[in-house]
Amino acid sequence: SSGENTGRGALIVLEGLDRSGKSSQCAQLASYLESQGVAVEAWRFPDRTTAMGRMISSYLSCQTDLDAAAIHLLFSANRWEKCSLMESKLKAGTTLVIDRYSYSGVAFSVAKGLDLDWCKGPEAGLPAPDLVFYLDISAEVAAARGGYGGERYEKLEIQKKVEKVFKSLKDTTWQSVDATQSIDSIQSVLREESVKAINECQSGKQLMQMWL
Ligand code: 2DT
Ligand code: MG
Repeated sequence: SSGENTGRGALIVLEGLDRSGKSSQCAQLASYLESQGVAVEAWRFPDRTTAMGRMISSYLSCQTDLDAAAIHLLFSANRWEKCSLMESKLKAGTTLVIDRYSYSGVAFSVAKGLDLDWCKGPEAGLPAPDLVFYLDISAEVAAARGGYGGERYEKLEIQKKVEKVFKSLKDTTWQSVDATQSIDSIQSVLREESVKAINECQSGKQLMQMWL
């Protein structure tokens, strides 16, 4: 069946501060790709629907407290519990567009004072994204958009620290996108770059492992 799409799907991640526009951009990107005939699913981390996800959600809404190291490992485990499903979806040709991943995992924990290398440890070996969009906006501008809810990290002081760590995590898979542009301008960059990444994966680009 020459000409058939037999390659794998792409792992595309959106990262950024709260109120950077990640969730809307993810949803729009996934529906665009779907309209173009791409097999695609929109995911998000934390996945609050699992047992671990419910513990995380309770922590984020300040209903429970946990040591910084314990919640860090729980966020990581919440990705690991989805690892085999991620791999099988990608292998079967489905592209995953994911709202937050290991970079958020490290950025928020390091912002709280944990060691960078210790934080990266449990992420090592997860499927590595083919493409990471960092929706770049300063913590001040994001906060000025309003709409922080009452969750634990939705505070300017924390977001400022998180912003610094995010910027130290940039690697070759990252594309920074100015998140102060219009929704449509951002979306058109995301569409164009995603299509390229999807084509590369279809043509045999190997799936890598996170931080190994
Ligand atoms: P949402 O607002 O996107 O639901 O995120 N977080 C997220 C971490 O501290 N570690 C992680 O590994 C991930 C994925 C960022 C909920 C909050 O959880 C933080 C914001
Ligand atoms: Mg949030």
